[in-house]
Amino acid sequence: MTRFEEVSQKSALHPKPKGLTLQYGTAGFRTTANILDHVMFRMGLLATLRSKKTKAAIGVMVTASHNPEEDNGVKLIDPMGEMVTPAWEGYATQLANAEQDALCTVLKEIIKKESIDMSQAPSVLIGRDTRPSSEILSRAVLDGVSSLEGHSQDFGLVTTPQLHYMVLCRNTNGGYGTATTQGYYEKLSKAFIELTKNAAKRTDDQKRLLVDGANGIGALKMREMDAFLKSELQVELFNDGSSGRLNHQCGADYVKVQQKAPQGMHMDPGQRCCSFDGDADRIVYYYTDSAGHFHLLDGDKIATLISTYLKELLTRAGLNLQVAVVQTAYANGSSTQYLEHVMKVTVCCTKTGVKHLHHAAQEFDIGVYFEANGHGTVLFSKKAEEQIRKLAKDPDTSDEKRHAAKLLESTVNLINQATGDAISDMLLIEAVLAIRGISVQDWDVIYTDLPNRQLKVKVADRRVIDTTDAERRAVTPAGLQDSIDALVKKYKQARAFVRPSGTEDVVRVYAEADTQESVDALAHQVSLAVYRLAGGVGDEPKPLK
Ligand code: G16
Repeated sequence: MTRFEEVSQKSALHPKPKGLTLQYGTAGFRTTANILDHVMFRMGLLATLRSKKTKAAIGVMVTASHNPEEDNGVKLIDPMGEMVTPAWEGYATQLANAEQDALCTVLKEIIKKESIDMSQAPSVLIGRDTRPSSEILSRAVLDGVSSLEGHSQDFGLVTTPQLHYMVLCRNTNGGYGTATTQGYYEKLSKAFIELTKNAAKRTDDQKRLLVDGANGIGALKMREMDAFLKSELQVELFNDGSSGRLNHQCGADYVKVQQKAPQGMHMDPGQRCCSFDGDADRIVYYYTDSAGHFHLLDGDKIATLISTYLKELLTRAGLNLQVAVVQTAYANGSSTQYLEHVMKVTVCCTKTGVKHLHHAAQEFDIGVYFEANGHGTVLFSKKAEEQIRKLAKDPDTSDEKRHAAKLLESTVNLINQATGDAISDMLLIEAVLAIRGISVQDWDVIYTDLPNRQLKVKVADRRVIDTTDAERRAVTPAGLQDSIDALVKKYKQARAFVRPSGTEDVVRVYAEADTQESVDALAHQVSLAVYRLAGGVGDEPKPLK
């Protein structure tokens, strides 16, 4: 039997529902788990081809991240730990949508177009989240890899960023770290302890942090990490998966969108808290004040805290490296204003999706990228890393400069540069707060967010909305952008945009304005415009109470 006959035979065990078409979205395929088996098998095939093409290990993560528990999905990871390159997203869509009898033809076309040497030995690293459907779906990926005679390593239950880390470690021959969860915990905890040594007066109270694990993989992995942190961080875990449903009324997405604390979290006024999302690649912080008001510190506030800290250290070290911040259209206007005009850092805006932010951040010496939803990290260019490491061990420089460089070096080691990582980001934020000796309240008042609101509108086909200008303006359907412009004009400091989600079957609406009342009215009116002009289904959106 030829290799392709074998693929064809095995793929029949993972049949594609006839006529079903899916699109590779913001972070891979994502839909209800029970129609994804064939997609997983085929992504096993594609990852094997990608590995042969790049002559490197490729990652396949089975997760639907922030989506409800009954959904699932898959993220493909390229050799340096970043999201798979856009050209291959197209192949992914073609493969996922090929009918059974056309599958091998599509495979052969990809092999030809990419001039893939099929004798090259491939390697695919696989991980999965805690969804009930993830185990069986990851077996379908493994089947896909083996039918092309690929070598696979199944890491089982890991966070998405842990799998990105494994891929990067493997492809740098251990240069980035050891490709095991133990290696990950050791690397991060060592850097964290190294950094927090510089905040010797930290009290036990300051070391205490409440973590909402979204009832997902992040909770499991945080528990494993605990022993490595040697009580330098005392985490109290909530929504640890022992009873509640994944992402249900908890997790980073819920907290960010609803602007309220997750269920099941027992927080005292002023207590520092954070939430991970379902695969632990996002994080948001929050607290309630003595009057019971909820305060959210989202990805924008995280980017501000980290970039301020980095700029201060660079100045103290006397290193002339450019720090830039990459945001998306969801970034609160106040954060952009603060970064550009007070901190004087370069700010750029990309489309939603870490794949876009990551590439933009690579253009700078130090690129800090965060989506407002808490997905982000910091990328250090080779030049930046070399200068920092050299200065940290330079005997001829002043103690002050060397000390600052050492802090920067530990910071580089603590950050997961492969992708946004809730655990790594959390440790970095905790270290920065400790070193700077500031509380979550001090951090919060750096700038004040403009009141904002995010809503979802269900339409028959969300692809009718096409956008431009980093998703800030709608090109189609006709008349929609004009309606949004007219509505925005009615409010002070207002801004609004709409875009089709790439992870859920909805259109997202974002608005901000000078008061909560105004922004709620604006967001509702924009939702109505979407409903009327873009083919809304179900009941008309109702005003917010
Ligand atoms: C994914 C992406 C994020 C994006 C989010 C929402 O997050 O990795 O970059 O912000 O989806 O995307 P959309 O608005 O298109 O649905 P996650 O955490 O769900 O993988």
